Amino acid sequence: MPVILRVDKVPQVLAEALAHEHTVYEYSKLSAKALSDIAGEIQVILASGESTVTASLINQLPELKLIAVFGVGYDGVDIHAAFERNVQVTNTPDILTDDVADLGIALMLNVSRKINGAQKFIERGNWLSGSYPPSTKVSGGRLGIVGFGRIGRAVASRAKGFAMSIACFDKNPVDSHEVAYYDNLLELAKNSDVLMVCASAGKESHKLINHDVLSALGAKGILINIARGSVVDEEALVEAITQGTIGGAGLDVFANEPHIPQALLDRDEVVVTPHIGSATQATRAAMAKLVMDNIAAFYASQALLTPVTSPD
Ligand code: 8YV
Repeated sequence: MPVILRVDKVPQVLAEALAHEHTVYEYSKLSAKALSDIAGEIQVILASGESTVTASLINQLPELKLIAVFGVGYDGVDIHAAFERNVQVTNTPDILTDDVADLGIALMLNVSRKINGAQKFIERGNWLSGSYPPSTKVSGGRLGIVGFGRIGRAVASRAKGFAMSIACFDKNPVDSHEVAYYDNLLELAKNSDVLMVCASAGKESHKLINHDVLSALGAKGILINIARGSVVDEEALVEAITQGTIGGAGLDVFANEPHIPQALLDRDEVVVTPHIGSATQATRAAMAKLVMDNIAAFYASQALLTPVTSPD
């Protein structure tokens, strides 16, 4: 049976389906000796969007031909090392775009309208003795989108429904009569009520949202991150939240998942979710199917369905 090395958690259905026709080894359960014993049999690595696949692991597997990522982001995969070895990489783009954008909007509404805080207000019995303080209006506000790829665009199309004025920052100029393009992130932050991070992770975007960007966003500004924790300087974010130099944050991703700075918890102005952007049943099933189809295409020597074609 073909041998797959699974380097991370994937949904049970995917793990079980693959196990029918393949021998699947779990990387975390293998000793160095056990890995080196089977290294020559492994043609496929199965990873998730959060996985790290280092050059050292890639180069330890002489027969490796495919890294199949269950997720759109493959920033944890050393793509240069893979491409140098002619190892193909696949991901799961498009099918999760709607869900991630939906969550971005949900976080924006939740933080602005302080829905979690309002719920806790009721649960603590505080409604019996007063009303919850007014929150921040979303409709008609200014939304700045950082990274105008598939997910950024899907966020923009949803935000139109809230009559927001929409602007974006991207490494490539965006030519649109509906979305204003900024080539300067600080200027975008200064001119946004909500700054939503949708950029893919990588060297260029590492800690892109830093102290200066957060200061430019200002004391009423709200930061939403549905991209990757690495795109935000988390220490600067904690400082901005605790000192009140930004108004609030909605965060689905963190620098060191599953660990979250304590200072971000238990605050009405911060809403956190555990990296659930693509985690609806329908989308996770579609992602699992796409991963299986890519692996099947590889073993059948057919064209891969969703190959990653360039390192960016
Ligand atoms: C998933 C993701 O959480 O697509 C991505 O890049 O981060 C998410 O969809 C992840 O891949 C599942 O572990």
